[in-house]
Amino acid sequence: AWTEEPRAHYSSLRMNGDQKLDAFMQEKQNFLQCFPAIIKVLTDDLEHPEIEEALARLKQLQTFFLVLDDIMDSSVTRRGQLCWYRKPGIGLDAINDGLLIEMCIYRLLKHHCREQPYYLNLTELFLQSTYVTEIGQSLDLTTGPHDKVDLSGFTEKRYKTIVKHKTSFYTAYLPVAAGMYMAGIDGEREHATAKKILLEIGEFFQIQDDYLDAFGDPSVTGKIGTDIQDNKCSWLVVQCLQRASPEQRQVLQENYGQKEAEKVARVKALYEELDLPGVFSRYEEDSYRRITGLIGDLSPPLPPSIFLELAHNFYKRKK
Ligand code: DMA
Ligand code: MG
Ligand code: MG
Ligand code: MG
Repeated sequence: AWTEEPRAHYSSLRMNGDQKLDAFMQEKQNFLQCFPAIIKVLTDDLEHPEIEEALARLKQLQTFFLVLDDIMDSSVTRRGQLCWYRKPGIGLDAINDGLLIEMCIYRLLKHHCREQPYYLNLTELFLQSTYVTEIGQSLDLTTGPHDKVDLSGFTEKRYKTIVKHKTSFYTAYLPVAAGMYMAGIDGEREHATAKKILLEIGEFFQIQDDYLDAFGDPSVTGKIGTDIQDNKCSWLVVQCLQRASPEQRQVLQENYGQKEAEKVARVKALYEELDLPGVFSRYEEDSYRRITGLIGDLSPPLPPSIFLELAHNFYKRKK
């Protein structure tokens, strides 16, 4: 939405918390207003009335990576509702729904942008983002297999590789790069500069996501954490291993990657013992300072406000 209304974003840096919330609510409202039109473009296939049933299902549209991610992560809730695959009568049919939502990206791009000079760049950007994310999801899954807990695999280096691919690219680089292409900024140098900052912002975002998985309030985040049960290479487990005594490492070995509630609670207690919430808030401050420093070095035509805005939105988020 910000590509349509850049002014709202430029001015928001001068807003206080309440005003920012209002602006966010306004954007959400704008999106909800456009949503029926988006659905109409995707489901008004008058030439093929025989597929009406499938199109009707599409009207319950959700983002495709998350529909599929929730199946792979055996998650329970998303955005305050049951995950799509957990809804009665859906189950693994959600895989096809996820793929169908993915194709909607390209149908929308074609519908709205086919005549534009940036059409090819946008299409390739979405294709590349999907590839990079899927590579990241693959590493995320294989680093934390279902059948064995190998703590030695949970390194900082591996963590960064997973996150760069599975999250940063599509969460932070993709939306800004899309706006850049639409604004006619297609130079390799500008994109490389933007990418450098955005991948940092994206890493910051996923570290928060991992922190909130264990320490967030599900009634605020809208999702119940599963990283401990799922044997994930989470930021928390990486930090825990860097600080654990041999005895504490043994506790982790015995309790990580299993679904029993007592074991999950034991891991969280260990995280508290090692003051990982404190480690996280120090990391949050440092990272924010580093990111604003990088943004300060930007040169035209890239407006620092776009990047600052993103960083502001993520910093200290609770969901
Ligand atoms: C996020 O990983 C990455 C993608 C591609 C959805 P995650 O499983 O930690 O996300 P969430 O916590 O939202 O399930
Ligand atoms: Mg998940
Ligand atoms: Mg996942
Ligand atoms: Mg998560």
